Amino acid sequence: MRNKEVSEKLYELASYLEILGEMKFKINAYIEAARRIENLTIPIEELAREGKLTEIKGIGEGIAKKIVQYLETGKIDKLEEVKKQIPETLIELLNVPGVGPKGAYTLYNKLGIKNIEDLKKAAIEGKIRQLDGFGQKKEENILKALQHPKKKEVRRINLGIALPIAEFVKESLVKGAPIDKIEICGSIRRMKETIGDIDILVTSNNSNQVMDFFTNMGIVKEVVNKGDTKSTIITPEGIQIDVRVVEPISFGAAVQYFTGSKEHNVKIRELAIKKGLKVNEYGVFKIDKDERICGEKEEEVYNILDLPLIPPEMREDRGEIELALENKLPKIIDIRDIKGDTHVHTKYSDGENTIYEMVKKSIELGYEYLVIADHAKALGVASGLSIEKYKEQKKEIDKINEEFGDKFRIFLGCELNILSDGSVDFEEKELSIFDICLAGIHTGFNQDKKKITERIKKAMNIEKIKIITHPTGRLLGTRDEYEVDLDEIFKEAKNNGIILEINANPERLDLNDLNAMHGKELYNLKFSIGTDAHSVNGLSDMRYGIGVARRGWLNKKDVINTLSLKEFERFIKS
Ligand code: DGT
Ligand code: CA
Ligand code: CA
Repeated sequence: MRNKEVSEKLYELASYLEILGEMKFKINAYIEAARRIENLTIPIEELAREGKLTEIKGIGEGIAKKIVQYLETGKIDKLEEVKKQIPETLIELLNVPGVGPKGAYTLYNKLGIKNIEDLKKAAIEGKIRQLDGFGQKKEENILKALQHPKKKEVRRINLGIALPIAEFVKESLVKGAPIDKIEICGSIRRMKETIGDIDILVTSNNSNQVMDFFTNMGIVKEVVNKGDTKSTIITPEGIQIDVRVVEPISFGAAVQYFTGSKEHNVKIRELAIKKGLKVNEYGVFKIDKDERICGEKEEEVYNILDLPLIPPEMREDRGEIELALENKLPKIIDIRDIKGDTHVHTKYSDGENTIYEMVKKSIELGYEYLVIADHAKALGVASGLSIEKYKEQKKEIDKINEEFGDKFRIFLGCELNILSDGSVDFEEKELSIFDICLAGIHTGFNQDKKKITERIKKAMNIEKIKIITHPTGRLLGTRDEYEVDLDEIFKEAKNNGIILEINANPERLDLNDLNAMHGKELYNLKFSIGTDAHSVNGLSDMRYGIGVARRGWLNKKDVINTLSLKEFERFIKS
């Protein structure tokens, strides 16, 4: 897969153009394209071969041509041309805070500075302060940045750990402090799979009391900072939580600002400027008179820019603002659309609860059906079932189904193991007792890409298998995905009418948001969102799967377990 290579070339081109003072929108187009390719799960060379490059959002004819040229010749004419105009090392300077593209060009032109070393030397010698657009303060900052490079990569925390903690803090604040409005913002609100820190905004008529309460909560291991309107604490798990008190008239604007993403907000502000408006965390203002227009409610910030409120999960600058401007924002799936869970385990294999308990909880969640998919026999560690055991399970299921009548239906499923040769636990004819078969890889993660891909494809050709569970096998933060050619899997799924799972377990979230987006965009695939619950509590993980689906812009129609019981039954039989 040459995606990374191609995206780096485009970033490089953008950087050169930036230094040379090219028009902003042109540079942004390259950056946008680079970002999309970087996030693409499908090999770019394949899309190029099929002439499908322009189907990727953000890639127009011009950029597509350059990509093809690069893939074929290893060079891009345009890049070669700009490279002749400035030294390559100048790009290093763009990463120095306070320099920027214009600055880099000035430094090169006026002082002959070509790289970081030259820059440091010039700063120490006090030459930079004399340049137009620099000055003493800037020179000091540059030197400081060069002497104390920022630490890279902080540890990120799984959403599944951070969200419950954020909700606990929210509930505690509401109960224990004089809170009026409160919202969890940042990457948690966008349901990003991992988060850096927790951002909570509140309004209150007694800010000091809120700060006192927050910094004295039981979960506080360390108070990093306590102020009048903002405090930061660290929990025993090492998670940082910021609570900010803002003015009620600014609450909506602050929520918009602190929800992010940063990239989304940058675009929003650019759009505002075009309309003569300034958007910041305090509100929306007229640029010329500094007159406040709105900001109390979040949706006002969008509406004033002629946009509908964009769901937080979409705010990643993946084209959502452009679509919203055309009033073409998709109506993304909602957790209330879910009519049943497609993947749960019970005591029969390695689950903690009985079928009956899982059903009771499902009904509480408002579901109409449930697919019980206990592990099959090859998975010894999870007490996988023999066909005889499944037959026993079927008897119990039939009995419970009778009890509930039309109100609720349990389907007898199973989670088969895709073995190292692509076969599964049972012979094809033995699978006839099941209403639906799921299959996934649970062993042999280390095979090469071709083998694993072929293995899954083979399983997809077994008549009764309808769903491939956790298709990439990753465990967030602990195990990388196995090597698999997802594009091949997508194609095979398309050809065989196979459903790919979005595993909602927050340690998996597999497929992820971008996988889902591409599967839909390029192959119009359908997905199931299954919790893989091993207990009644696990059933509540559905919201994480919904988060992935919403971040992948899926509609209700793209997800099979939004079907009503009747429709789902028809689908299973098809
Ligand atoms: P995280 O915590 O790394 O998972 O990601 P976020 O998105 O929660 O980022 P965080 O906590 O640094 O900041 C929260 C939001 O505040 C962020 O999504 C957008 C906004 N924000 C923070 N810093 C900046 C900034 O320098 N510029 C802009 N435009 N927005 C910012
Ligand atoms: Ca954050
Ligand atoms: Ca933060």
